[in-house]
Formats: sequence, structure tokens, C-alpha cells
Amino acid sequence: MSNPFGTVPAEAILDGRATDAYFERTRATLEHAGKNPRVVAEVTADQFPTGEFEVLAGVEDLATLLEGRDVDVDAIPEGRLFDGGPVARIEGRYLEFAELETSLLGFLSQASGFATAALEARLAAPDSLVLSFGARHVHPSIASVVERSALLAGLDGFSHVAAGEIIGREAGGTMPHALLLCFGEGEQAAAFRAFDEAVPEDTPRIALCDTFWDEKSETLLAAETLDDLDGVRLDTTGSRRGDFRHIVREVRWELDARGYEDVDVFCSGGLGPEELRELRDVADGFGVGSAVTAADPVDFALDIVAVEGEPVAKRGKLSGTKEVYRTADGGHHVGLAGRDGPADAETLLEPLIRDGEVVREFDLEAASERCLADAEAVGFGGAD
Ligand code: PCP
Repeated sequence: MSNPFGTVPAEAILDGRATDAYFERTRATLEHAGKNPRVVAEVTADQFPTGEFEVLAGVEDLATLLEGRDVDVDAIPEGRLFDGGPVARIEGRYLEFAELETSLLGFLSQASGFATAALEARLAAPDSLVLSFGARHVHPSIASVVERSALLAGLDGFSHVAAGEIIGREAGGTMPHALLLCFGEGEQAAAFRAFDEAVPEDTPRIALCDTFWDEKSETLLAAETLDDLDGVRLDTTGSRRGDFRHIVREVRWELDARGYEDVDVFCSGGLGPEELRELRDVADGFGVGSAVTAADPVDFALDIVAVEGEPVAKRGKLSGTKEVYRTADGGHHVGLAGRDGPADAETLLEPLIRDGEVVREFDLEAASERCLADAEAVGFGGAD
């Protein structure tokens, strides 16, 4: 039972078997021809800035993948935003990393897609509690990638227990409809009471209030049942939703009218940045799932841009080793390395691996701070 779900094991990723077959054929051909040139290869989504920034994530996995190979690697720090030009650069003999391209791009593409979508959700409701609830939409083996990307982009927490063990942060959440259904209609108070008695003291008392009756009735029942009720969650199903903002305001009104001003109202169920903007002034927090997990992967490619010190590139790509810059006004610029960059600019690529050794430390909290600061610097998401 070493791999009952048929997922690709870590060893296959590290040793390069988690690759597209054409890289194996490339190795065979180059070895047959006695060729293994020194190259510079860059990971790039767009060649030139497009005006659309994205968040870089997956850099620690990139380091783990390339550690021990005879290469030097530079990369933009995790959490920073980019818009065109390389996010990472590998220098070394091509066959040191040829087969790793498939996994390398997968690590960066998917995590960066999740993180960019999570940042959109974060900035749509900057003052609200926003939790990642989407692990159920992805293969369980990558739930930790979703949750880590969500935290990187500044979400306040996540629901997946095993991901929490990997990340080193405790998972959170409320209660599912299944709990209420097991108690049955008319027994919601019994379910809320049993939950209150069963879960640890420090678990927030947040009652799910949309299972059998309307949101107002179940909310008031929860407030009357639990002295220490922290909040209610409304996950009103789409077919019944009508005007969700009105429902939330009505629930808030009825709570306040009875002196339950301290009871928060949380919302979930198919919510994305647009809904968060619509609800953020009337709800206290949100659970977002598919808004993060359905993100398109960032379309990174790895391209050779120099061979034996000479600039070269396929059609459509820019030859030569590049540098990317962030100017004081939040601009992103791409230029040739070794040439003068824009005035008042910092370079974004930093050493990640030297002679096969990882030379950078990873800290999720620091990366998250970097992400939010950079989002502000570049005006990610625009004014709203
Ligand atoms: C919540 C919601 C979604 C999950 C969480 C978030 O589930 O209904 O399914 O993902 P989304 O943003 O993609 O919708 P619960 O209310 O806990 O679901 P259940 O009915 O299974 O209890």
C-alpha cells in the first residue's frame, strides 16, 4: 500500500522521471551526440509586461527540486508580484536539469495561479476574515498547495487538517450541513448545543444557519441556544439565494434588534471577489473555495536564452540573460542583465541555488507580508 491512489511519488519528481517523454529522448540524443552545452534557461510567463500582475508561489519546491544539481538558480522571492520577464533563471549544463522542466513548471504554475486568485479575494475584502474552504475541489495530495498559496496571499486561515500539519498552522472552520442533517429538522438547537459541549474551548462557536429553515429563524435559534455564540455562517444554496446581501442584512438586523451585536455573520458558497466586494460591509467574514481552486495555472514556460554564452531563443521569445526591475512607482521592467536598468529600480531576481546548494531561507509569514506590500506597491487589483 505504498501509493494506493496512484499519485506520482516524490522520488519520481526528484529524480526526473516525473517528466514528459520528449525530455528522455532529448537526453538520449544529446548523450549519443556527445553534447551537453552550458545554457541559461529562464522561466517566463509573458515576455513583456502586460499590465496584469501575478503572484509568484512554489519557489521553495523549485529549490527542493533543483537542490544538489550542478546549477546556479536565481528567482524572484516567493510572494512578490511579477508582470513579464523571467521569474527564475537556471544556469548550468542542460542535462543537469533537462527532465526537471515538467515538474518545475507544474510547481510554479499551479501554486502561482492559486496565490494570484487568493490575493484577488484578499483585496476584495481587506478588512474581513477570509478563509480558504476549497480543498474539496482538488486532488487531496495538493490540498496543502492550495492552503499554503492562500496563506501566502494573506488569507486568514484554511480548513484542511493535513495541510495544516504540513504547513505548521492549525486548520479552522465551522460545521457542515451533515451535522445538522444527522440531528434532523427541529433538532437544530440540540445540534448546536452538542457541538458546544463536544468541541474544545478555543474552537469558535459558529453555527451553520441555513439547513432547514430560513436564515433568520435558524440564526435566532442559535443565538438563543448558545450563550457563547461567536457567529453564524450562511451558506444559502444558490437556488434559494435571491438577494444574498439582503438576507445578510436582515440577519444582522434581527441579531442587533435582540442585543446580539457581538454575533458575527459569515458567508460562504460560490463566493468570489465580486461577491466579497458586494457583501464586505454587511458580513464579517467569508469562506472561499472555487474562487481560489478554479484559478487557471500561470502559463509559465522554461526557455533556453543563451548557449555557451551566446544569446539565442526560439521564435517569439527574447534571447539573452535578463533582469527584471521594480521601479519606485510600482512599475515592472524587463531588460538585459549587465546593462543599465531603469533609474530608481530594484532588481527582483535573487540567488536561490549556488553550485547546487540552496542559499535562501523560506518563511511563509515573511512571504505573505512581502506579497501584500508588493500588491500595494504595484496597485494589484486597481482601485475599488
Ligand atoms: C461550503 C460551500 C462550498 C465550500 C464550503 C466552499 O461548504 O458550500 O461547497 O467552496 P465554494 O466557494 O467553491 O462554494 P459547506 O456549507 O460546509 O458544505 P456542505 O453542504 O457539504 O456542508
